[in-house]
Amino acid sequence: MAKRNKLTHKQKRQVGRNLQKRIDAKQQLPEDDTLLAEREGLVVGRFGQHTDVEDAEGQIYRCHIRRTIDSLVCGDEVIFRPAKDSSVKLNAVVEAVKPRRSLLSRPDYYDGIKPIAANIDQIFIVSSLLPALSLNIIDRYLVAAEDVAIPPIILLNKVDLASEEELEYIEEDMQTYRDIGYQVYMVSCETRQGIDELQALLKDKTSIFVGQSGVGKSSLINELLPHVNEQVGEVSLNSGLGQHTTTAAKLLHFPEGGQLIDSPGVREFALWHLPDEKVTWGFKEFRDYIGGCKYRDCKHRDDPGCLIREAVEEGKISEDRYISYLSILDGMEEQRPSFSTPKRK
Ligand SMILES: Nc1nc2c(ncn2[C@@H]2O[C@H](COP(=O)(O)OP(=O)(O)O)[C@@H](O)[C@H]2O)c(=O)[nH]1
Ligand SMILES: [Mg+2]
Ligand SMILES: [Zn+2]
Repeated sequence: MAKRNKLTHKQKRQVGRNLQKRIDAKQQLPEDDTLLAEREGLVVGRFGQHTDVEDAEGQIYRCHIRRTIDSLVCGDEVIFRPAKDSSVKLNAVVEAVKPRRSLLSRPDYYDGIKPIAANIDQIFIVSSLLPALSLNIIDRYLVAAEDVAIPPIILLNKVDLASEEELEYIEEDMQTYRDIGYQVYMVSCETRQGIDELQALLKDKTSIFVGQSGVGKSSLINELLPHVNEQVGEVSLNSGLGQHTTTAAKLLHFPEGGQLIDSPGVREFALWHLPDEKVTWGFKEFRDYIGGCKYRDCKHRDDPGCLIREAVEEGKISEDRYISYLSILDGMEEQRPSFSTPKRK
């Protein structure tokens, strides 16, 4: 390999300074004396170099972002300075980001892992009885939510389509989740069943709706935020994996208080790249047994002395959940974005 001439420290510093000057000039931040004192705000939208920040009065300012800020996403709480001249809405500046309580990220073709939304209190896993209720998909979302340590709530939409008998079976399945400690709610955008209850859950919290296309996320948003007017029945064009997906999210306020962060990227937040151990951890009821198996590298399959499998056999862990767990592990290879596991031709 040819040896490259290394830059001296002095040269490196000079290169750094020149780069910084160019960035400063390009960024064209407003002069300090054109800005008011610092105040607190909430990021409600992000567009390339700019961001929309809302102050305590609900006033929105389009802001520049100080270069020292590493990443800024919807839901971030910030310190910003509005322009003295209130007619110049574009010339506010975000100075700092407060520590985040939670963060959602997704893999990005160019940037590796990319943050998409911050400070989310709860993730609604939206599923529906039609086309088909998939417990495995619910489990995948549960693992993803557990991984980012944001409480998930299971929301079954379109209950109007189920017969009495079908509802009984569904209730049985859902009891498994309630037994583990998850909340489950049944709703219908068609009959408005459960919508008031849902509204109460959303109050004063920052939430997101995740789930597959067609389960009724847009319908729910329309039901809860009448002024938003989402397209219903639109099939997402995003593959869910990377480069074509716009991740620009927006923060919407519920009339009763509380907010929803929404974007295609947020809705498709899912299991991307978790190592097997994190999938195991994501099955909340398995945690008591982790570390207790006979072999340290236990795969929790037919390994001798596996406490998790024993718990399944003893009925302490639901067999459905265990089968779902194995199927998630089996499927992880296919789930991973192609850039992290190059496909062989
Ligand atoms: N029967 C019934 N259909 C619903 C309900 N909610 C949504 N839909 C329908 O399901 C389809 C997909 O809804 P949409 O909101 O676009 O789903 P999204 O892809 O998750 O945003 C549309 O045809 C909706 O009219 C519901 O509660 N009951
Ligand atoms: Mg939709
Ligand atoms: Zn084991």
